[in-house]
Amino acid sequence: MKLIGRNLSPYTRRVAIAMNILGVPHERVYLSPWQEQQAKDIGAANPLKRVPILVLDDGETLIESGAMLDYVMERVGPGKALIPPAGKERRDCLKITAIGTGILDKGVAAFYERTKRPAEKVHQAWHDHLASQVIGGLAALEALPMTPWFLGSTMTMADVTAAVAVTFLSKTNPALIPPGKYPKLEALAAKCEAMPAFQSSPLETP
Ligand SMILES: N[C@@H](CCC(=O)N[C@@H](CS)C(=O)NCC(=O)O)C(=O)O
Repeated sequence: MKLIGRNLSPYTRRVAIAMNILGVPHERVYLSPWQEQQAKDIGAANPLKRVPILVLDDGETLIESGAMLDYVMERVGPGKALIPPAGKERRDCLKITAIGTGILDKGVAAFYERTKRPAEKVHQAWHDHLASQVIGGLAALEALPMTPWFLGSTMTMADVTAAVAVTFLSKTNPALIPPGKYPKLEALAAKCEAMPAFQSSPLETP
């Protein structure tokens, strides 16, 4: 399998880390939607011209990080999957993960607002709206019990996604995540980032 996308893409990174945790073999192809030729290659595999893209061994391509994780979890089976198979635990995991991906959606949009527009065209009110959504999501995650993970004794995609979001925001919009404001999330991210599965897909490279 080939996972297309850079680790600066938090959606790509959460898929890479999940596959690292589960020991699912894959190659990485570090393409950026912001480089002209690479964007063409991305567009050939995903009509939406974005990453991540997961190319399966038979050539089938998956888009949407959630769909990739669904495939990976099915492949490893319910005993190993990072999403509980059914019931309240599954719903809780999906809901907390949705807050994490929602933080990413808004955090990425805020990042684009600041970096993809000429400075005089940045719409501050829109950026602030996005920022308020990020802050709402962070506060909601921070308020949840972590014992030591969101769902208790087992690490799930809820933890992976939240940790990836914290690291992404710390790098791209540190004003939204001041040190000390979200101590539980900070501790979660620090614990996760120290794990080999995270360290082998660091945000910075490539
Ligand atoms: N919901 C999608 C989001 C994918 C996404 O927005 N990827 C960004 C990179 S982080 C991208 O490719 N952006 C380029 C663009 O939208 O033009 C997923 O979970 O895979």
